[in-house]
Amino acid sequence: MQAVDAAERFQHKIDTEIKIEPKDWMPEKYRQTLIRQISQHAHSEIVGMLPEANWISRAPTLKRKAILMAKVQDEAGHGLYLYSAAETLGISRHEMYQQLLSGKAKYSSIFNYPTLTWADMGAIGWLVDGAAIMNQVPLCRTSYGPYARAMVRVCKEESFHQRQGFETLLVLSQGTAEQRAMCQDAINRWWWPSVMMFGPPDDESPNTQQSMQWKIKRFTNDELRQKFVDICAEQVKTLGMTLPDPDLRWNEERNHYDFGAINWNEFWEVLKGNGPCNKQRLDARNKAWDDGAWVREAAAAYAEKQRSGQSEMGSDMPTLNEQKAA
Ligand code: FAQ
Repeated sequence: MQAVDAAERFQHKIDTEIKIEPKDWMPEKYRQTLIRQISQHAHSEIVGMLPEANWISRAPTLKRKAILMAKVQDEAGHGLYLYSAAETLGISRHEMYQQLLSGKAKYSSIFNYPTLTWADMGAIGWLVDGAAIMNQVPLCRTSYGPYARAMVRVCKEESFHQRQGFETLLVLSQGTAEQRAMCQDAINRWWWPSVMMFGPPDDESPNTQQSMQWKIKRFTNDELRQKFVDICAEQVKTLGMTLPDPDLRWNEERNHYDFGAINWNEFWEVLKGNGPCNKQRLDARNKAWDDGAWVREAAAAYAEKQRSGQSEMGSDMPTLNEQKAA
């Protein structure tokens, strides 16, 4: 009887737009769904640093380098807020991270594609961050309080990222024939993987229906994908470039752009670990974890020293406890 009351109260809060907070009662499946989504989101931010980090040392100017470094650092920050939000649901950061490193946890399919030219930095900002914002602005209103609040700042930063990406492409699109070709080539390669980022079509999305009922998701995968296509189909005109889709055309009746068939086989293969860079990405994260072992050991040793009251200033110095007692 009590569980029924709790479940009703929970759904009533959701229905009346009251945020669910960490200490509130929640169905176990709600908690698990959030841990899955938030941790995958955090992993995406952390793995997502790699394709762009690849170009920091080769950015064409000091200004571009500074912007790119700041963007990559922002993504690290997003990962950290998101791991913190997930920790409020009772899972440790260590456990989540081990799930990433072992290949058990998913992260966004998009980060398994290579960054071949400088124009890819523009295409990632415009299309990948653009798709990320389309999906994440509604997450600022997601039903779980810590996730919703984390997303507010993330979205402000993503919005800057999107604009800097578009501006990078705009400069290339006004450059030499070679630069224009590089710009078009990057758009061609990043377009379809960006369209896939929104997840499987609604009729093949096992989680959407329940997540909509719990207001974790506010829009379905296909709804967000359509909004994204509609916006990009207009923006690409400003660049004087095209999207690589011969079936893209405005549909008066639907008041939306129609677009061509998505290669879902490619999407599921990338999720299975068979994308062009899956192995490279996980190897890089595992190497960073192994290389960072000494930092974790030093931090743990320092914390232990503090806990046991030993001074770090040398054995002839009074310990903290001795200082306190004096
Ligand atoms: N990649 O039933 P659904 C960024 C999985 S952040 C890999 O529809 P759901 C910032 C899904 O997890 C980008 N896996 O699932 C940045 C599920 O697997 P599971 C990340 C995918 O959760 C920019 C299965 O397929 N953003 O880009 C993908 O209801 C530039 C069935 O799917 C977020 O994570 C995919 N694309 O909807 C950083 C946003 N799509 O666990 C650096 C938060 C689906 O059941 C540089 N997440 N799957 O086995 C969400 O909004 C949702 O989780 C969706 C998927 C919409 C991604």
